[in-house]
Amino acid sequence: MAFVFRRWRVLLVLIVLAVGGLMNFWTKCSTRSVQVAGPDAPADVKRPRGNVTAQGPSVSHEVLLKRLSSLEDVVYRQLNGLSKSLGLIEGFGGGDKGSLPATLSPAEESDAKHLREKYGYNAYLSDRISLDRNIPDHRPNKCRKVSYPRDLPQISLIFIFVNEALSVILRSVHSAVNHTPAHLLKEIVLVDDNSDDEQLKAPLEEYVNKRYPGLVKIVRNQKREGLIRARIEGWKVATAEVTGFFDAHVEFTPSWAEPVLARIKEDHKRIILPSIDNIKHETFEVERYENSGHGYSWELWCMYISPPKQWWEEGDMSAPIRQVNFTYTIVVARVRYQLN
Ligand SMILES: [Mn+2]
Repeated sequence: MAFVFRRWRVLLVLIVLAVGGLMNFWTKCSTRSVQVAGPDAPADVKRPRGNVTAQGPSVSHEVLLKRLSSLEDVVYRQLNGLSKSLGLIEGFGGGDKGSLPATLSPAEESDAKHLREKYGYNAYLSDRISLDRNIPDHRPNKCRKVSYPRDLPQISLIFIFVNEALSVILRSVHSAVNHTPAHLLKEIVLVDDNSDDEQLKAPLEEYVNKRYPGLVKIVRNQKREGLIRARIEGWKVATAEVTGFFDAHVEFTPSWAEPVLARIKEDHKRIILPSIDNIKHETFEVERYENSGHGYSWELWCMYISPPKQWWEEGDMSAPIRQVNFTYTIVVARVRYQLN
């Protein structure tokens, strides 16, 4: 009985100490936020940038806040200044409703028409959609529950483009960085197969070098080589164990890389084609495509084909579909092993 009473007493003392500590912490925090924001700005309103005064008992705390504030400044300039100078949007915001903006002025309509004819998709709308937009995750439910080892081979992502809209290329790059685990993404290689568009020269180069220092390599073909030779040029500068080839008008979903790299780690002779949805060229809405095999019609048009009977019978929508060819322009292969 005495033992139980002693335990209760200890528990009570601990609770009093915890509540006291919490009160103390809360008081300090609320004092600090008033000091930082100043008398005219409530704590939840955006703080003035780079203008924090060091006062109060804890100097290291103030120094830390000051450093955070200047870091915030750098990040702010880096993130928004860079894209704004190109007329593009990063982070949240932008017309990402999966459809055209509600109303366009006649001048905007004519710009939209002009860009649509130039690029074959609604590049005017693309410029108004955030480079970091979130797209729906259409994976089968089971895919979300699978966990993968951290120790997977690294990948180099190679994007080929010719006169692609800058915002579309940059959204491919942003999306790749946002949705590929940093420790698995060795580099991004952009292969320009001899574009004429001036925006794809210095502006593209400056942007990626400042935005993703050391991550992006740009290869410029001196004459138009065509898709396959352009891919080989990109492969020559890629240094990761695994290489992925993509068009430069793609977006990635979370956890796209882990299953691909895990399958290649199991067997380095595998070539993987991830499941692909459709980005509609007029609205940029993402349309779900069913899992399917790929093949050719007798006229050699690429087409989706139903997975083999055995795949259906196993009833696992997350299982890979074995196929002998790739009609799409997206493959991931452990090329170095195959050639060495
Ligand atoms: Mn394509």
